[in-house]
Amino acid sequence: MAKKIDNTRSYDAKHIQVLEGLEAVRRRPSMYIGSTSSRGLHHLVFEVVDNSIDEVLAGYCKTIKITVHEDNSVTVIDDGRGIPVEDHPQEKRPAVEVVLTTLHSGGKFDNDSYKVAGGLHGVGISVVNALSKWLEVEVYRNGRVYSQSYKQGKKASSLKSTAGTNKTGTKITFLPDDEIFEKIDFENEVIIQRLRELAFLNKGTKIVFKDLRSGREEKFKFDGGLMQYVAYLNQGKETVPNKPLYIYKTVNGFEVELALQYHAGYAEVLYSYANNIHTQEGGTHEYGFKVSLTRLINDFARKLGLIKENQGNLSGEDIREGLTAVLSVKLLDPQFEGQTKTKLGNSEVRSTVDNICYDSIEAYLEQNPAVARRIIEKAIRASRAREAARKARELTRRKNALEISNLPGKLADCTSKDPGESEIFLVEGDSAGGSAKQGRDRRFQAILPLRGKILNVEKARLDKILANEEIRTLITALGTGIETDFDIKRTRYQKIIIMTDADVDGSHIRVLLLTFFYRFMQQLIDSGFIYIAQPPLYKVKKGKKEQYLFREEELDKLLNEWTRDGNVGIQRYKGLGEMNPDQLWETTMNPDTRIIKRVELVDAIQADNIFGVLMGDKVEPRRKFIEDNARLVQNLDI
Ligand code: 0RA
Repeated sequence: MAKKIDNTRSYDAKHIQVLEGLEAVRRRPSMYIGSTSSRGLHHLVFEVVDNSIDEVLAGYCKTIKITVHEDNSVTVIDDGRGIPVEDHPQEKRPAVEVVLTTLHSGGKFDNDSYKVAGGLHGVGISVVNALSKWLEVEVYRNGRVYSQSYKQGKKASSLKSTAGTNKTGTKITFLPDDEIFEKIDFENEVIIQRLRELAFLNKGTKIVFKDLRSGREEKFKFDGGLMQYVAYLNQGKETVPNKPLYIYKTVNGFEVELALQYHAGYAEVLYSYANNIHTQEGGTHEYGFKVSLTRLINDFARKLGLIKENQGNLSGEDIREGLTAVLSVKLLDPQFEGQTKTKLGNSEVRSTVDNICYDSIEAYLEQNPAVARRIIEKAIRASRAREAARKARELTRRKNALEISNLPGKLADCTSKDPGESEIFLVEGDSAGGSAKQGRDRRFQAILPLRGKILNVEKARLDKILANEEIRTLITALGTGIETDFDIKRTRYQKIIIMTDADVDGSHIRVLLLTFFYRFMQQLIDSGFIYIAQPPLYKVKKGKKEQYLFREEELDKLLNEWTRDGNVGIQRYKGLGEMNPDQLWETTMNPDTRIIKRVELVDAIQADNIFGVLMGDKVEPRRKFIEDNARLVQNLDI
């Protein structure tokens, strides 16, 4: 990697903050890590890991180990250069101490390499130190081991140098401060998700995770980088080509990595990154890639005579239907823009990425003409279907406009018109729907019975989805519109509660509905509007005493307590339809007594993989997945 020295940013306003010290961080933690909830807590780990990743980007670090200890303290070890221990020229104390006790001091020592330091992370490990009850650092450098400890960001011992070593690197252990954070409890899934992503993005880097609380251990190392990332996302799907198309190029210290592969479905998945930061709002790199792919496929299609002279071009959207692609660029001095600072702004990146992608994908397609043909034919089919869908949508819109009340007849609406207090129950089957209609509080609870299985939207194309009766009813009832017409402000309910039987069919319908929301109304999930009702499994009765049980394990426990003195009656609910309206209200619908679970996607990337595997074409990976991940599916199934 060619490097450029940047001398322009050594002295500026940042130094004013240095004087302020870490008290400011403890006073207003959210300003530095976003929040003091679980999200902010996990941010601490990512901040330290990002510093190790900077050593990877600089070309010095190969292995990173992350351990969560019994007490929720966390250790991050890397084999990079080690934080410098020499006296800092201005501050006249060890550089490691400066790095850990002053804000924004990272860049001053080493400003000639790529840095993760973007809009999200990159606040500096001093922030982690400030928000920790204690922190211990060990540096392996110059053949020695250096160590120092801190309490709430303040130095608790001076830097000691102990036994000799021949390794280099940094080890940081910290315990988040319970005076700052609402709860100190690390979630494996959240950490593992980001570590897996980092391992894909930095090929060859070994990342090891250990949770000493549960014994869980994960090791990630992907020598194929993004090629393996795309294969992971497309797991379980029929794909073209078999092995993802892969590009890795560096030009003047600028690095582009791209992998792409089509699958038999219709969803477009495109993830882009700049210096390991997920650029959710896209930016110049993503734009360059999209533009080049659209131009290339059209050029190619004309060359092969698949588009005639008098026909128009295929649109980018048509060309990307069923595409899974991951694009990662690494550059000096990335500019992050946009509302969430996740849009790459560097203008020169656009044409560089465009040129590299065009030339490399062209070369690939020339050598693989059968693949080229299949991609183009798929795009042509997409273009026709999109036209059909547009007509279908127009038809529904016109029909809606003509009808006096366009709400579906099956919907038993609530009287309230305030989405903030209104709920809609999506109920499996007409009989349960009937009980729910009778049992509900009609002031704020609406009922929509759904008959049979709704369409598997992972496989179906938009025109078919829009033609499906159940889906159309659902879309109209919610009021949001769909896809390009979608507008969350028009939702008629801010609680959308999926209520299905506690059996296999019920869980299938649940996954189908979740897939639908995920693919076409994801903002509803992001806004926390989607819920799962929890109907009871049993009613246990003895004399006048009765109790509803919601989990299998509770039954044995209760029977042990109750059978000691007399007869106990057990009623097992197989379906919602077996409950009378009062019971259904009491156990599942009454806001004062019910349990409902909010659907959260830990991360859309993982969800993509899970939905793909669960709903995709291949049976074998699905079976294997369910066997391997019984727990995860349960969570998803909640
Ligand atoms: C400042 C300068 C250099 C490295 C680091 C910080 C550094 C920080 C962390 C945090 C966790 N692991 C880390 N590894 C390195 C450059 C060192 C040099 O020029 O030798």
